[in-house]
Amino acid sequence: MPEATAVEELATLESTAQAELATATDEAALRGWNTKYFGDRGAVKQALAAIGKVPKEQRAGYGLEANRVKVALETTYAALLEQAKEAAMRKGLSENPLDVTLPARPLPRGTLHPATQILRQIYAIFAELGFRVYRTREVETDENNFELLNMPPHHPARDMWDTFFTTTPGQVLRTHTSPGQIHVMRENAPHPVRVILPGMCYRNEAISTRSEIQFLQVEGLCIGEGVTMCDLKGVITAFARRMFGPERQIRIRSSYFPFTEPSIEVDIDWPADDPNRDRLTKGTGWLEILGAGMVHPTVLKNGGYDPEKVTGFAFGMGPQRMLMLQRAIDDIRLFWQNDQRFLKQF
Ligand code: FA5
Repeated sequence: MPEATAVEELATLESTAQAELATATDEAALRGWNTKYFGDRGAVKQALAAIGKVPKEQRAGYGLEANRVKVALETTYAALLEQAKEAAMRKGLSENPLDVTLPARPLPRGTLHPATQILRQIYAIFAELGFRVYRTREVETDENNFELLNMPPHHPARDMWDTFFTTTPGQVLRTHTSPGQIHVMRENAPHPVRVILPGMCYRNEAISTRSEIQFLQVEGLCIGEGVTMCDLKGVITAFARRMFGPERQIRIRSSYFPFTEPSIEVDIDWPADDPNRDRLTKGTGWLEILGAGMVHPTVLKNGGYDPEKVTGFAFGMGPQRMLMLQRAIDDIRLFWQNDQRFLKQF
């Protein structure tokens, strides 16, 4: 019998390898087969390395065939390995079925900061009343924070707001959101406006359970022809009812702000049966929620409006104090301390 040619040997190698592969039924057997044929000293590796020993005239044909055999075996192996893995997984699942009724492990979820929550509540109520949100700067000019709001230098009313000054002359951290009124007016005059201006304010105050040096305010401003104190009363009443419940009484007291005339402060009554009532209302039964008034003609003029033609009302409230009342929070300092035990309650 004549000696088998190198190419014939390749054919034998292929059929033997394929036959063995067909009997490998699990992953371990398949991997054993792979080592035998494709390991460092594996038969296919050796057949490929043997190309140099093949007679010259057969070499090209041998090389092509050797590569074809290699690819064919690799392809079959990969497909069978995939099948074996899949079968093992199915077997595992049927032997140890998953209990899909087990509750999932809870994911720790963050919540909105309570200050953000109360602000959003306020935005929603005023949105229904037709007010849009307008944002203004926290570092203000002394002119906007005081002068244009009818408080010239040395005006005694400035004592109501102990201020942080920056190193830039004439620039202060705003003590209230009221300077935002000037920005809104100058951008919109002579057209009517109805906006709320939320944001951070800063005062050089003695920190206590009710007062922080950094706190939120929400300013409101409505300007147009024929706007009256009745409109202010209506808006404030509607707001307080939505915020604190329909049963609440609202009390309006006269007050003083240099930028409104007349000026008022607004209280709401606290339910007589609430055990926190005395503590929260300092024994009076009434709680102040905001300052407000009809925009002073000088301020209207400073904003670019003609006080002969239009009138307006403005108010300024403290959302953190409102949330304190709503949820019986007894210390305003909790807001910015980032204590999870406090924040997780909201
Ligand atoms: C003002 O700041 C006026 N600009 C309000 C205003 C606007 C009146 C428009 C008229 C027209 P007042 O200083 O009272 O007013 O502050 C308003 C609210 O801000 C207070 O009722 C309180 O809820 C809140 N607030 C004031 N100071 C602090 C503080 N240190 N910490 C936390 N909240 C404060």
